[in-house]
Amino acid sequence: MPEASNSSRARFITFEGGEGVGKSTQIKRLQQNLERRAINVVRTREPGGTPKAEAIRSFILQGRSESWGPGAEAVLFAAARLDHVNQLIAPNLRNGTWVLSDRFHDSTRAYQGLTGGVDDKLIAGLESLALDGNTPDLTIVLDMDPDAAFKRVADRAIEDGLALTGDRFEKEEIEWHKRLREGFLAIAKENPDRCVVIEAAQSENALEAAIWAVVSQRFPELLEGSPA
Ligand code: Z5A
Repeated sequence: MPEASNSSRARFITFEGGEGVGKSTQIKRLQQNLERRAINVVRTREPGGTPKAEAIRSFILQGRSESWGPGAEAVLFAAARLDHVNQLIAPNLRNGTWVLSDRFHDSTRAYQGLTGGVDDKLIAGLESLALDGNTPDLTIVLDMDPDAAFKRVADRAIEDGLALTGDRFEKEEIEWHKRLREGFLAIAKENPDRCVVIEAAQSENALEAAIWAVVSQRFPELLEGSPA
């Protein structure tokens, strides 16, 4: 079968950043914007996205692997990713469906590597094993001050009538979250062809427009046939 031309092939876009920066909100809006243009899209998340990866997600986020240390957790995230890539991401891309993932390999680099102190070589080895060439075409890094992002998460808990108990990572100290933010910015700087940093401390509508501007500029085929 002939390969899809570059402009018509399905794209893989990931969203990254700290907690509460608006990844889940914006990935849904991007999905809607793409579907309005008749693009087939699957939205997924990490850790998770397949039944086996979701089982690993529950295990980690309940804190059951915390005492094993960041190296072992990096291996667990990679095991979840391997299944996610093999069962969901790669098959969809092959079938012409765009894939949007709420977090992907940069989260392992930032959380377990740059913030958790896991050796670069281990992170790189796990990455090459789990991705098997399925590197994102575009990574949107939503960036904002962790104090402000935490306020959003706290407000969400109040709105939902929940106590702000937090999962395993949300319980870390604010200084840790500041290092995490620097980690994501460093990853973006090292990968300028793939990553775009967007200021996340703006309204949901303004952020949606900023993300669409980046996506449509990166993939101009999306605007083909659109009214001027
Ligand atoms: N992790 C890891 O360590 N290593 C890895 O390899 C991977 C993950 C893949 C998964 O958590 C955890 O796993 C994560 C990293 C670690 N650490 N934590 N925690 P998760 O998936 O449960 O959580 P998250 O990814 O951090 O998502 P989140 O906390 O839900 O945040 P978000 O998706 O970025 O934000 P949101 O849900 O869209 O918005 C948060 C609230 O703000 C909500 O009430 C919104 O209505 C509100 N919001 C959103 N946008 C705005 C704007 N623009 N203005 C005002 N308010 C807004």
